[in-house]
Amino acid sequence: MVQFEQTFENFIMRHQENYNRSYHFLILMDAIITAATRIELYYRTGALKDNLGASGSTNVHGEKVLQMDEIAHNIVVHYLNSSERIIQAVSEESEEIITMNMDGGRYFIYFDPLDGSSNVAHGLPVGFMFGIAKRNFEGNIQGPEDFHLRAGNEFIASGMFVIPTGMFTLALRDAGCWRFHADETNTYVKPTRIILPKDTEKWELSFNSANTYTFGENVQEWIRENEKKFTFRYLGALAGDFHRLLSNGGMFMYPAILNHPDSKKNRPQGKLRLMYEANVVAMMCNEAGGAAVNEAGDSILDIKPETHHQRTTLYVGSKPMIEEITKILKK
Ligand code: AFP
Repeated sequence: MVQFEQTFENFIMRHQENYNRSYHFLILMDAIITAATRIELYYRTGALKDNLGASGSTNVHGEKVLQMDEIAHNIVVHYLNSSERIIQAVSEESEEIITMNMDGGRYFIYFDPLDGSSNVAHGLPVGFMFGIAKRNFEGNIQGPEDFHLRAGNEFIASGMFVIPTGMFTLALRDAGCWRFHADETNTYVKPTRIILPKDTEKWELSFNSANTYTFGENVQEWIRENEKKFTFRYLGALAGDFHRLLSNGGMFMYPAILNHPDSKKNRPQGKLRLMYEANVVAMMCNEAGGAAVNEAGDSILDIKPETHHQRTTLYVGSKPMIEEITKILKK
């Protein structure tokens, strides 16, 4: 049966119209969608074309760069640059901030073009994640630009593509968290508003359980007392794990690693990157009625970044669970 669904383009144009916003954001979103579609195509044929292996170089975090990391990064940079709407971009795959259009640009973007590298060799789900902040405007006049290090609560949008599933989720500030699906023609359609379910029956717990013994005592105790109440799920790619969480509710966490037998492997600041992982999901969760905090129990969205590749600990999910864990963390 032929179905006629509203397209993403139509949805976003109407959103801009309803909120009296500019066409610039439409041009930026068009670039992001085009990039995601291209990444998805390369990823789907990755094994066939031998593109899923290592590239031979190492990134800013000391991790081996994969061919697909480079392909995805180059695709995103190309389309963002062509949009002429980006002032500066922060990519997981670039040590330096990428300057695009300092004078005419309107947005800052923070992205991880292919998050979840342990899944790549298997062609399993990965994410293209991004957060967007806006130039400093004073009325209609462009104000002096401060800098690119914006806190999550200054993002105007954040989103993620779960590649290669054809699922795209976008949060628009004060306008909700929305999911779209790629149809037969690779067009994103069917905007569906996401509200985290209140029904605790479906709630899931998601974290790397192999790390449990390395967590702080308070977190380990909470896990011992509570884990039996939940179904446990972990994919190892934040976009995929968070996609489930948005549908089912519960909590995803990446706590501080404090008690690793090899002390070099401790990560008191956490593993995930604040600007293009934690803030991205925190904003989506916030718009879906949830919350996100760090190990100190402070809101992720309030953290003022000091460096663009800064890491953070993360507890994100249904509000009652985040409130409960916050009490434990603040003890
Ligand atoms: P990689 O891209 O280095 O695999 O990191 C993915 C990620 O940042 C995030 O997507 C996962 O939730 C998390 O790390 C998985 O980390 P562990 O492999 O330590 O569980």
